[in-house]
Amino acid sequence: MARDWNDVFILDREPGAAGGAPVAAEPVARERRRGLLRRLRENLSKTRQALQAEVQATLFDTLDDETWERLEEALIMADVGARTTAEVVERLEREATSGQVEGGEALQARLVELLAEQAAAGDGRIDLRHAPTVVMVAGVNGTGKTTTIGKLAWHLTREQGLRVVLGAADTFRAAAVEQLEEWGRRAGCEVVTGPAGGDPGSVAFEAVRLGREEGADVVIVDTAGRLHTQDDLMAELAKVRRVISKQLDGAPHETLLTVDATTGQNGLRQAQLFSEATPISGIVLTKLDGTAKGGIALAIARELAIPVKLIGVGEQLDDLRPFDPDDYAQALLAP
Ligand SMILES: Nc1nc2c(ncn2[C@@H]2O[C@H](COP(=O)(O)OP(=O)(O)O)[C@@H](O)[C@H]2O)c(=O)[nH]1
Ligand SMILES: [Mg+2]
Repeated sequence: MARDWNDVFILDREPGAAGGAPVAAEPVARERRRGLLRRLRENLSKTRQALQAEVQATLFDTLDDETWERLEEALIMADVGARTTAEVVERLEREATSGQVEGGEALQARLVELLAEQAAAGDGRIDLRHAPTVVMVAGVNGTGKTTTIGKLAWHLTREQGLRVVLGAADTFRAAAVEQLEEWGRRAGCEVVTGPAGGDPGSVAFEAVRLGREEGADVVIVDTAGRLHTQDDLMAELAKVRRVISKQLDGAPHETLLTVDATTGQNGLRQAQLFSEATPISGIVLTKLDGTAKGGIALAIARELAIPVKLIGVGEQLDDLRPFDPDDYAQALLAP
């Protein structure tokens, strides 16, 4: 079953009860799911095309050593990651050789299943039952932090009927603050800003304070994606975290890391660095549209054991989607 926004957010009320989207009736939900899957296939079409051709040329032909090598190569080219690829292909080969799975179609379906298993890592939901829930968003410059925050804020306010406060703690770049303010206007939420070059910790602190004072449901804090050195950046992230937790015990409740899917294995290495410096609870894989390296979701889930929670599939407001491992694997490979 495809994950919808109502499956991602854990709320202490019925989903949509406060003016948000009503829970759709069964046939409507099915139709909607088909529409979403169709769109996801389009979004992933570059990766899909590359993989489909190889699957047709290998699994539907005589099975020999070359079959598995070619399949491995295709998955690695799509940035599925060497380790993940090796595991999946070995397993498929074993099942094919033992006669457990027979025929091109069955092998293809099994490959989809195996990839879906690998793409799932931990709980993909976002718990919004804190008062307020503080979400910190980190990631390298240009990976889509601010855009993701804008889209997320829009879903939370317009669809879920929640009150959201944004904190522009990327004070390193002046344009970053204006950009967040613009998203805030679209989503209809307040944006806490500080002076350019000012202390990001103060902005984060003030955003959480205001969120508490005004009884907001969610506070989302944007952060800088680049400082003079990598060490500076990691130290600053740790500091912003500390400041947030001083204002509200247990916060931030969610730390999302944006990873640009077009950067493939490089994105995986970035994610590794960030997760060593600060606890990351979920990945937002951005720019999945327009890349042939869409397999990176698998490598991240498998090799970092951090769930991919959301995916970015474009620059528009509704181009942020919940990540569903089954849908994702189907969109990549199912006929
Ligand atoms: N195609 C596409 N572009 C995206 C996506 N997410 C962000 N972008 C674009 O990537 C650029 C950098 O995004 P931004 O949010 O400013 O990144 P930040 O520096 O991490 O805050 C902008 O031009 C965004 O419109 C996505 O999912 N798909
Ligand atoms: Mg930004």
